[in-house]
Amino acid sequence: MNQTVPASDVDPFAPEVLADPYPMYTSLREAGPLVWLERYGVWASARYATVRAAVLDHDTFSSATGVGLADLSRRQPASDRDAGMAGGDREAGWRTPSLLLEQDPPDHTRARRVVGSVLSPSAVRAKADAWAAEAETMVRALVGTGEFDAVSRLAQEFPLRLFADAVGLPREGRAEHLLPFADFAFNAFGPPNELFRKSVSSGNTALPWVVRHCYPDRLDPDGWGARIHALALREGYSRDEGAVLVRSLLAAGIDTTVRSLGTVLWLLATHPEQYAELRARPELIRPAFDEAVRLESPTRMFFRSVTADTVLDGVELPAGSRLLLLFGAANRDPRRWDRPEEFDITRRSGGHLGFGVGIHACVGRIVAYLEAEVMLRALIRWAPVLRAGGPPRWHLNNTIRGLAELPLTLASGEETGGSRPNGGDDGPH
Ligand code: OVM
Repeated sequence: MNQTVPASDVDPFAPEVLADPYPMYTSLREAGPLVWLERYGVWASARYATVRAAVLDHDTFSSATGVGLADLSRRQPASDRDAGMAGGDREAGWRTPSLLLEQDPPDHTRARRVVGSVLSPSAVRAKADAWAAEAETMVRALVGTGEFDAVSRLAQEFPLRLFADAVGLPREGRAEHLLPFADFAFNAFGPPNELFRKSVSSGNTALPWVVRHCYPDRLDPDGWGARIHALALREGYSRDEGAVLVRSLLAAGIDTTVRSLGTVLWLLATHPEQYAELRARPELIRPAFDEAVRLESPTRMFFRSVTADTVLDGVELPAGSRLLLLFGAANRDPRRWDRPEEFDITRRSGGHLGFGVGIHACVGRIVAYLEAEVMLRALIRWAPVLRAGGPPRWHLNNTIRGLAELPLTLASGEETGGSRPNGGDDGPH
């Protein structure tokens, strides 16, 4: 190739980068629209326009070899991949490429039709009243009880209770299996580093439970999981393929929302003036959640593979190369955003790439919006004061960004009044 393109030896999956990815995002963004990552032999883009253009051109930038670092079409023989969820090889379930995330049209279109119909706006809206009531109960139980961990007591509770109920999972076993499974699944998009190895054993322990609960005999017949099976059958999918589609809900629907709800809580608690604004203008609830997803982008990256020699932003990319799309970096690109590092619930953050864009845009985003909506609505009603105590702890994962722990106090306002001690409990800014 007859071009000089910037190269970098950064490791986007190094622990210190995962803990604070923003300096690396800035240096890659400033180096050029595309940067060659020497360590992994892949291209990367950290710029909004480039990431967006690549995602929208799904013919050239394919998902069908997987959206992690590893090229699934090379790693395993086809027969192995097909075995996946089937028969005796159920244990290898996670290895089966997703029928949704890791496919191109027309296969992707068919899977998307199934999952998109099950998670339709009307199906999700039907949950609104019940979820709002549950949110109020959860929040009221925490108001005035002193400091608690908002990740385990709030952020995890919404997906683990409301979403998993809607899918139709039994209550027992959820928390101990779904969380390690999702953590493992998202680590597996990265390299086989220390983080990945650490999550393998707990992920593998959780796997049989998760795979078993993707089948109709374990799913509530009135839930979203059973609906997926019914529609999948109509689309000509086998029972095992129906289970792989249910697995997508469990892999993609838990950790993503745990982290995004934790993030919005942290940002609101550390920006009291914006929380006050939200209380005054509840119509900002959804924009506030979008802004949190823009700023801290829980799904920080996915890969694509190049199907034919192409030129992207002036850079020649040969067929077969892999491209890392850094959504979290694009969402802070100063070419696209004013004051990109600032949390501002009144900004128009609608075009952010935190849920992706195009045919693979998050199919469950309206579920996430509803969880955020009911949580924040209950909070502004019952807890006029949010106070972050001490610094939060970040959870490290190769793909997902979010908090592991957030010390938080919810107060009704009256009991704190003017007598609130103001030393040492302001949280980080
Ligand atoms: C899937 C899927 C989709 C999005 C994220 C994800 C583990 C999985 O379809 O299986 O993360």
